[in-house]
Amino acid sequence: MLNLVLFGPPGAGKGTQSENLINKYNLTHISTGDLFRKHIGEKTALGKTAQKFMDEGNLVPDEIVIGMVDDKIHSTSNTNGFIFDGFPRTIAQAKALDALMAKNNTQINTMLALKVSEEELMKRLLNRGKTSGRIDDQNEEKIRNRINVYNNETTPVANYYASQQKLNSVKGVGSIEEIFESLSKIVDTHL
Ligand code: B4P
Repeated sequence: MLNLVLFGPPGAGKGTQSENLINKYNLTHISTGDLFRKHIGEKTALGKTAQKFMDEGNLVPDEIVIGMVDDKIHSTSNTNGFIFDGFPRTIAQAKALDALMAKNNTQINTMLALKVSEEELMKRLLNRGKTSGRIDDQNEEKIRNRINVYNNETTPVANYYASQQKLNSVKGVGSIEEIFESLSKIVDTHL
C-alpha cells in the first residue's frame, strides 16, 4: 500500500494536488474538510457540530475528526492506498493516524508539505471565496485566523513526521503542473 499525507496551510493547494495524485497513483482520497462539508450538506449531527468550528476557521475537535477518518478507512476495501488531505492537523491526530495504520498492518510512507507565503494564501483564498460559497473563505479576518491556527496548532505535525524521516517540503508556488511534477518525483521513490 502507498499512504501519503498531503500537508500545508489553508489554500496551499492540497485539494488541487490531491486530485492529480489520486488519478496518477490510483489512491483513495480522504479529505477531512470535504468529509465535513458533505456532513454539513446532509445536515447530520456531526455536520452541525463541525460547522460551528469551520465557519470561524477553528479546528474541529480531535475525537470527532479521528472517529470520522476511522470510519472512512473501515468502509474502504480494495485500495492501493490512501491520500490524507488536511489530516492530520494536530499531534493527537498524527498519533491516532499511526495507530489506525498499524491496526491495518500498514503505515504512512511519506508526508508532502506544500510551502506557500501567507500573502499568496490570503490572495488565493479570498479569490476562491468569490465563488466557493465557503464562509471560511469570505473575509480576511477568518482567513487570518485559519493561518494563525495553522501556525500555532498544525505546524508541529511537520516536526512529528520529520522525526520519522518522512517530511518532504515542496515549493507550492508556480503552475499546478510544475508543483505536481515535484510531488510525483518524491512519490515515485516510494513505489
Ligand atoms: P480544508 O477543507 O482542508 O481546506 P483548506 O485548508 O482551505 O485547503 P483546500 O484543500 O480546500 O484548498 P487548496 O489548498 O487546494 O479545511 C477547512 C476547514 O475544515 C478547516 O479550517 C477546519 O475547520 C476543518 N478541518 C478540516 N480538516 C480538519 C482536521 N483534520 N482537524 C480539524 N479540523 C479540520 O486551494 C486553495 C485555492 O488555491 C483554490 O482556489 C485553488 O484553485 C488555488 N490554488 C491551488 N494551487 C494553486 C497554484 N499553484 N497557484 C495558484 N492558485 C492555486
